[in-house]
Amino acid sequence: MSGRVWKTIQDRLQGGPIHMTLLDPATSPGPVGESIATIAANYGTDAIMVGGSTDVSSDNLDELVLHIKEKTRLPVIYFPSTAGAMSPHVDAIYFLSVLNSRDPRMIVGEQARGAPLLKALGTEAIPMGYVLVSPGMKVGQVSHADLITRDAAGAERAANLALAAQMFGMKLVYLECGSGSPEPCPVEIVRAVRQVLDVPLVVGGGIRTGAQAEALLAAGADILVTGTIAENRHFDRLAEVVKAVKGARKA
Ligand code: 1GP
Repeated sequence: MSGRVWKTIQDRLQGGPIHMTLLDPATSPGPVGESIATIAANYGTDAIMVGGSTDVSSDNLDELVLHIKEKTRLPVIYFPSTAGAMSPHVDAIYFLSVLNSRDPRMIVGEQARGAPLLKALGTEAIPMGYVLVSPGMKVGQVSHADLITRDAAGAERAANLALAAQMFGMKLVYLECGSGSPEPCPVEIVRAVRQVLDVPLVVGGGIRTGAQAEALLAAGADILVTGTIAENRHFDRLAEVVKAVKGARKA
């Protein structure tokens, strides 16, 4: 049904922040991803995102999605990097535009290429403004991003891009430092974006500890995304982060 996942996200956000676990079909293929998703679900993650910057194919994506759906009832949301891969079994797709890319292909080109298939499949598309913050890691490179700098000028630029996303009608804004980033997004940037933004704010990249999660939540993040700690089976860390998110929810 159209809009079902977005409705679920909105309903969950009524109670406070939520957590999503990102799995890459190239590094956590079918059965591996399934076991990680099952553990993450038991810890209380709210949704599974699937995607990666390179080496995602329709085959490995579809296999991972089907495995996850066999074992959990969580929404499975595709987090694409190009229009080159798709699974008909995802519950929704983040229909994202890399707002600070230098390449029009990453802002609207891949999106136009993928739109007809999404329409044909009837996949729920959740429009999202994606803003890449230094160091950006692999996604920063493949997206040809003009990265947000980790300073006051960067915070102002991120806030302006986020506000533009909201004015375009995008339902979410995602501040991304890149998977495997040594540090999460600076809280000052999260705070600056939060100050101008009314739609939910997603923050991801480099989140490894409960303390980092707490700081990002206090700065105004609504959805925290972690991938590496789960994929590397640092489940104690995953538990810490999910606990921080749950702790910030209303009683
Ligand atoms: C990447 O923000 C996500 O898109 C997750 O990053 O792998 O560093 O948790 P990590």
